[in-house]
Amino acid sequence: MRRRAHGRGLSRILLYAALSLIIMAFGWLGSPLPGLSVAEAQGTSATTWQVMVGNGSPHMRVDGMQYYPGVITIDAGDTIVWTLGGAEPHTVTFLSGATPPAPGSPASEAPMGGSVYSGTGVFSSGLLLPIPGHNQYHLTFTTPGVYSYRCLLHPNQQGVVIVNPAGTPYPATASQYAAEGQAEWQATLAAANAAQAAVHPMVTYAANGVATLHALIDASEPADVQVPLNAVSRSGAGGTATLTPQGPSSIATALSLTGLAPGSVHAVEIRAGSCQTVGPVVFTLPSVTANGQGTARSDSTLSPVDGLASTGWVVAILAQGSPTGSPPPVLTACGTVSMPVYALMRYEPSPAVVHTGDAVQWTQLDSQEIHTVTFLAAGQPAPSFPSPQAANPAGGTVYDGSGFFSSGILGPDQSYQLTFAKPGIFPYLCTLHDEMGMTAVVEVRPAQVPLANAVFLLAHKPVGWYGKPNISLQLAADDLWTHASGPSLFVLSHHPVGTLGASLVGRQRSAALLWLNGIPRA
Ligand SMILES: [Cu+2]
Repeated sequence: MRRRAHGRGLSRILLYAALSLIIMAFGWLGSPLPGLSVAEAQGTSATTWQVMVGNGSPHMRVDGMQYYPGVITIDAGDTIVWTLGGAEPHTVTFLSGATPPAPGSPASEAPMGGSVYSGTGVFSSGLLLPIPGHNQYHLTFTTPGVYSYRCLLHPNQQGVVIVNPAGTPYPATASQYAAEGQAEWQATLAAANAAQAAVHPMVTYAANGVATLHALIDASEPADVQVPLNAVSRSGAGGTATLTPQGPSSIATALSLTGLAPGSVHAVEIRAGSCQTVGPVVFTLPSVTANGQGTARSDSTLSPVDGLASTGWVVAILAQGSPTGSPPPVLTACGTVSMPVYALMRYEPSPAVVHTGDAVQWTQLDSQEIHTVTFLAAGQPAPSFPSPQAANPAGGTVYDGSGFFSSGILGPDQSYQLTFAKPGIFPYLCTLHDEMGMTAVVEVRPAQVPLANAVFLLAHKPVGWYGKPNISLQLAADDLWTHASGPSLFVLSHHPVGTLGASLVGRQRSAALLWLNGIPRA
């Protein structure tokens, strides 16, 4: 699977992570946020709405980095209360078109702007932390409009508040929004589970028989986002927009439309908001011209500062002749962008089973997170981030079961490799997320077993190669991946769950070495 967003804003994420943990370590310095809305102050009726900021699965395995629901429509005078839902810190920040505060600046972490938002200026919750009293943000909206907001820690985490004039009937009730938020969270969770299921740790062998187990940290987001485009006002048009992130600030877009009037020309925009209430233009795409059959295709590349928004964008196909840009457009078709954004706070596989002399190489897959692989010395407490000990590499490349070894901070697609010199069971952890259950184990078994001493199990599903040197064979997930050198001919078989089985197939058994390496199912 192609991976997304290499190296995106790593230093920025690092700084935010560091700052957030400093605050966690030394206590919150801000003052309590006032919760009184304008309407309450004026004694008029107004509604208070709830939005969840992030969410976590049981045992904090998956952290959803979105707002739930991502889009909410309220009336002027209403208040929204955002509440942190998981263990990961986030912010709720309305930039009103301003550049995000400089990474690490006090502005990026402190509350800004007060409690009443009229559509201009920077308003921010500051860091919301999983600590009672510091996990909520209240903001009252006075002015109709479509307002995007985002998290200053996780650039893809975006949401939208649509404010209608006071007295406008609400399109949904509080319980409907709660259900919508739940459904969006379940979709995030399902995507994270699918990403975890798609992780295939493999073992590769050097010519000398030394094995490297390729372990994985966290998971990548889906490679692309499909946006179904639906007809507006019975236009009969429809199609799909595919948005494919290609790096930290590049998105390839592919549009495919049918049902247009032959020869018609349509402007295409990505806007904030919903298909019911489209807001400001985020990007202008090349316009499309329908052919004689009423179909159109178009490819282009966008360069967003903050990557692809998790929610709060729509792909708008404008009617021929519709005003573009600022005025409200007339739409022919429209689709809602929805991208699951998550962190998978786990290592795969655990235990990572290798043999003495073999190596484990971990690769960090998440474009929005940083992690470490850290082995503590006997009796050593886990260093707390962002101390240098928690953040910097330590030890060396060969681990004999003692001493302090750490990868240091691993950003997107960065790797760490350790060779294991002695048998044993060695726990390790992430210095940032160990309290979210981000711990695992390397199990080092005695070295390669010479054939004469090996105990063979009968193959359940023998897969044999005969008489071919230098065989490489890749099996399915949870099977073994082996590379046998030399004239011996064998392949390790599919093994039963939780145990290591092997079978030898061939004619030159006396010349073969059997390497027992396995990836037990979780
Ligand atoms: Cu971590």
